[in-house]
Amino acid sequence: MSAHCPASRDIPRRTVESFRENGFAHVPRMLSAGEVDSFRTASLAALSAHSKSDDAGATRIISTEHVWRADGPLRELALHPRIGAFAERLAGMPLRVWRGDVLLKEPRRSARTNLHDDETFLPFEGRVSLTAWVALVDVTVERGCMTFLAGSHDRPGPDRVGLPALSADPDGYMLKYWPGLNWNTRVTVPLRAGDCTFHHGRTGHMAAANTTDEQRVSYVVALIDAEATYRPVSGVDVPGELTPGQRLPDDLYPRVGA
Ligand SMILES: O=C(O)CCC(=O)C(=O)O
Repeated sequence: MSAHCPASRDIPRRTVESFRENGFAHVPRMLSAGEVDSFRTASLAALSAHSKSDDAGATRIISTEHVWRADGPLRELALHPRIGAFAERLAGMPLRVWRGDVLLKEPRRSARTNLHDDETFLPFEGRVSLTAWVALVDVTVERGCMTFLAGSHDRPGPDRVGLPALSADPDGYMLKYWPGLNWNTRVTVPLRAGDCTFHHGRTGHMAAANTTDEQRVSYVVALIDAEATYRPVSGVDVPGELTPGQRLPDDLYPRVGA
């Protein structure tokens, strides 16, 4: 699988501006058709080998758990040079990869993904965190594409409200703690297979249920400021024996492009 790595100047300025202003950006054709086929095959194989259900948010998403840590195509996808180059350009700083997983919404058996931000779950402290969400099939509105609250990454404090606040009100906690977000524009982004969105860790987002007859197959790559430190979040496991405040070790949290 060849991966063309774009120079910074090849990343459209409007993509960078969209990310900085809106807290998300859509990148068409992040992967070639050949890459989509082989990464989808690897994703489905990984799901049947080690799937885990996530009923916590009642999303009924079936996901792998840190599948990228094993060698193979799904590690290649997490460390894909094109994804890394875009992510660093959008973030404007060096990053590390800390997660790569397959997400599956089964046809007609899924639920919507509640409105949330990823920093609530984030076991690190850093200047920026972001996620690349890569479509491995066409993901229309009916198949459960994502909707973003434009500009919600750039909201007044508190920075985080913690998992208990989310658990108490999984769908409403963002609007409760940051009521101004009720008025942010919501942008729904259907993706063709091979397209990708990037969203900031503080950007509110949600997704529809998959009401089609085909599986929704996607892959998420989570990235964090290269200088981030460990900040435990109760109930969120991280690889490695980290102590609070510790910088993330290169072997377990590889630098983009390393
Ligand atoms: O795939 C979904 O429905 C939600 C994914 C998500 O919340 C994320 O990637 O941060």
